[in-house]
Amino acid sequence: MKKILLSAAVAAMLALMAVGCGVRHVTKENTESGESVSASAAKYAIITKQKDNAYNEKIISGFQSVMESTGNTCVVGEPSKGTAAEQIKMVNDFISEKVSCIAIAPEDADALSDCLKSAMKSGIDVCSFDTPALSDSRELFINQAGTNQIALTLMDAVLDISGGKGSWAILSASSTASNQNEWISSMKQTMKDAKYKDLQLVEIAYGDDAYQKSYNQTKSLLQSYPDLKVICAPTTVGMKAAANAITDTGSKVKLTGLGLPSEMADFIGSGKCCPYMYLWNPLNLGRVTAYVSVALDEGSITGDVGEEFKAGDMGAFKVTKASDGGTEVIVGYPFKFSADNIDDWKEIY
Ligand code: RAM
Repeated sequence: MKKILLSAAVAAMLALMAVGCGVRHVTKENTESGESVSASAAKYAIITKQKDNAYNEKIISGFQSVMESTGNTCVVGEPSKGTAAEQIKMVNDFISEKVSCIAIAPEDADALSDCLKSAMKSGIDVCSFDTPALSDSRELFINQAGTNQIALTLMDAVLDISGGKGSWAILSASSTASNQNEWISSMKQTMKDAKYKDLQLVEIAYGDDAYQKSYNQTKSLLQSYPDLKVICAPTTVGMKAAANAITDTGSKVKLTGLGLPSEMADFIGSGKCCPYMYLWNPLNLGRVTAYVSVALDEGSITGDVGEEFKAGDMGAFKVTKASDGGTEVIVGYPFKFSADNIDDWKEIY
């Protein structure tokens, strides 16, 4: 018995080393001889964009809860520096571990393409969540909310909060993040409508989803554009950093974007910098990603348009065509957080 426990501990340690900082939690650890896990239990991997991002932690927790309730094993990769190089190493390690499916939010879809294709060639299913892998490097993208819907929602918030005219800026995450880039390009497209003609987008700044860089970028925006009316940050890290920078400097600039209620509750409301913001449920994003991983592995879906799968008490989801030529499943929609409801949500995510 002692020997089994020891080998489980060694295996857990090896698994941790295999992904660098990576495996934060292994729900059911395999042993070298396989004693503690049933032969039919599959092992599913999830790789987020970065460690120490509360939004990603919520996605992981949704993913793990489904894996636990369905009796499966899961391994988690969280890049400590948030780089594509760390993610590539994690994918390669998970290929060696022969996991059943890799779900990933690629930091840079181009850079991750080759290793994700290798994973699929070796028989491992691949899906992406939060931000898409290239259409030929995934079987399905789990999209939190429709790309154009997010862009339109944010543009209308900027229009409303600015009073319909004036200069505004975007504080994004990294310049290689496909989700950010698609939202921004759709916002620019939306802005062509006459209704936005008096708004001037003066700069797109990149904080790389690093708190300090996002804080500094916000301060630069405030200094460079004295007439700036609104900053829109389509990233939870950017929102929190910008809210602090605006508050610390006593600026009158208003903030909106995609923020986490638990991180933004203190900045929302009358006399505060953020009148309102949006997000979707990151726990549900993780849960649907888990159901997709299992369905791909079991072969009940292959990622083709028109397929349907059940995601527990969240009901049925349908696979649709994505704008990049691949396929996706849309989990939810941008939900508005304001002074009216922020206290109800700040404890949840
Ligand atoms: C950040 C990440 C993520 C984005 C959310 C809104 O944590 O940049 O990709 O979807 O914010």
